Amino acid sequence: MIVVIILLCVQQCEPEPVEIFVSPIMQRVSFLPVLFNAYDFQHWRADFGNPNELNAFGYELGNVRNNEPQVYTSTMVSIESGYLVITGNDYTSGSVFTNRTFTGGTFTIRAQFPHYSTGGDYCWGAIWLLGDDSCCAQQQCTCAWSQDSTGGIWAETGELDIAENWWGWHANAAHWGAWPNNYVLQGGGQWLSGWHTYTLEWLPSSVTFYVDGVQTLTVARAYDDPMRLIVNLAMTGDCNGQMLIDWIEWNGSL
Ligand SMILES: [Ca+2]
Repeated sequence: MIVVIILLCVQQCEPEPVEIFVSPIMQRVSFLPVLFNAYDFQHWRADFGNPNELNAFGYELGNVRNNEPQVYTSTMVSIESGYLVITGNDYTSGSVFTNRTFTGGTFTIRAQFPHYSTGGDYCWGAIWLLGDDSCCAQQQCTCAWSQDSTGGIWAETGELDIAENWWGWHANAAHWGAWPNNYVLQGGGQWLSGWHTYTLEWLPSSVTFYVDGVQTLTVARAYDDPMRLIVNLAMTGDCNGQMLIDWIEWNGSL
């Protein structure tokens, strides 16, 4: 009898699979936080395997800042073979900036700058963050070194240079203060050829820069104004070369 009860129980007491009805509306609502986080506030990654990934960026056009000799056009920016490619040729180049702003988080970018020994002598590639009310990024404007067309004074809302390569050098730098009372702290060294990863860890009260995971600069200062990420290939002369970005990753959940 006990055996029969146990057998009956095994057959009847196994929990039935339970189907929980979720209305189509609720399915969408429950999916929203995932979409929300992935797209906007917690994480962003661009691998540049799809031309649509350029939709996250706007273009700087023309002669934008510092009296640099190059003219930016959108035609010098492309996605090829899994890379964001910015080509410099005959004083023409490209510059893109993120449509969204950031106020912290960790950025890591795998990039290769044109080398000075292979036509890149006058190339000044940069991956950097600029305060949203500074010169110039979010407007398509021509502006002087010291101010922009909306009245923002460089660099009162900050500039964080994640990576720059020019004239045999690479650098990370943190700028602050309104011109002419502005300041900079810089790390860096010899020109970096080939692929490297460049990281900025932007915490509430400090910023730390890394190259290939090695810390190169820490500045104990709060950057609390929204900034845009800019990737551009500026010139100090006739730069002929390509700047490649393999991927960009940002994590805002610290
Ligand atoms: Ca890629």
